Amino acid sequence: MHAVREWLRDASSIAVLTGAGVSAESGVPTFRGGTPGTPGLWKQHRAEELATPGAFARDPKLVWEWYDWRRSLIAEAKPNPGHYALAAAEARARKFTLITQNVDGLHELAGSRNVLRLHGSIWMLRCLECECEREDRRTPLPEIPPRCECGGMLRPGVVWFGEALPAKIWQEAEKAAREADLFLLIGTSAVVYPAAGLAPIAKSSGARVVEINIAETGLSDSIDEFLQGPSGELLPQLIA
Ligand code: BJW
Ligand code: ZN
Repeated sequence: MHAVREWLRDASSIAVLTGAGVSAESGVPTFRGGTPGTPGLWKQHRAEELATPGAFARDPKLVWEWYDWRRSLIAEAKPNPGHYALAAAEARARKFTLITQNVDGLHELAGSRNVLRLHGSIWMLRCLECECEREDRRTPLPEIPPRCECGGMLRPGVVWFGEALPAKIWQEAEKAAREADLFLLIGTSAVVYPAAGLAPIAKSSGARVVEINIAETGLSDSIDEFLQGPSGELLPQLIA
């Protein structure tokens, strides 16, 4: 903990990758294990079964019901001390890039500015016909599945399994990982690619890599420091 505080202070370029674990203490369920009370299951479905183009094509109502439920939880959620600590770290840093897999928008609400959203936003809706995009924060949605004025069906503006990440955002994330001298990996199971490849990229480009998680992940053995505990408690201690 002491060494990591010094690395944070001395770093000239910091990149951070966050996952669902940073929002767990805000009451947003994670996708995979780890958090008591948030089993990552919804009506016995796993994210891998619902967050796919195939699932949406087969049963858009089921997939939209899952998103509508999650939107209602996220609408009530507030940033936790971990989100605020990251915003404070950015305000103090020379160069700071916050790469997030989360679609909840809580980092932005906490005041983070340089945020790269790899997997989109749960508040954006995109038309399958005319491809227009709009923000819609209503919960619950008045109609499921929601429709565009053109008559087409709207889908969540997120990245599903088998879909490419937004190219420009991915390029910026990869560049930030390559250029970082300190890389923080926070609250992610690090199993979903290409996001999970960022810490290894940073490491092989010479960065120190620090992981914060309540449980070890597949990357924990190949990094510089593993801090075990909830990010909402550890981040404020690191960044105070
Ligand atoms: C705490 C805590 C606390 C709890 N404090 N910690 C084999 C090898 C490589 C890749 C593949 C492969 N087979 C298939 C693939 C590709 C696939 C993939 O990676 N699959 C793996 C599962 C194997 N990837 C893709 O398909 C990606 N696209 C792609 O590869 O495109 C290629 C392509 C190119 C060109 C054209 C076309 C295609 C896309 C991946 C999209 C992922 N989407 C989702 C849904 C987003 C929308 C939504 O939210 O609904 O993203 S899935 C879900 O997983 C979501 C998350 O962002 C993502 C990662 O989850 P995350 O954040 O790590 O959460 P959890 O729940 O897994 O972990 C929480 C962690 O927090 C745990 O470790 C806890 O211990 C911890 N924790 N409380 C600190 N308080
Ligand atoms: Zn349309």
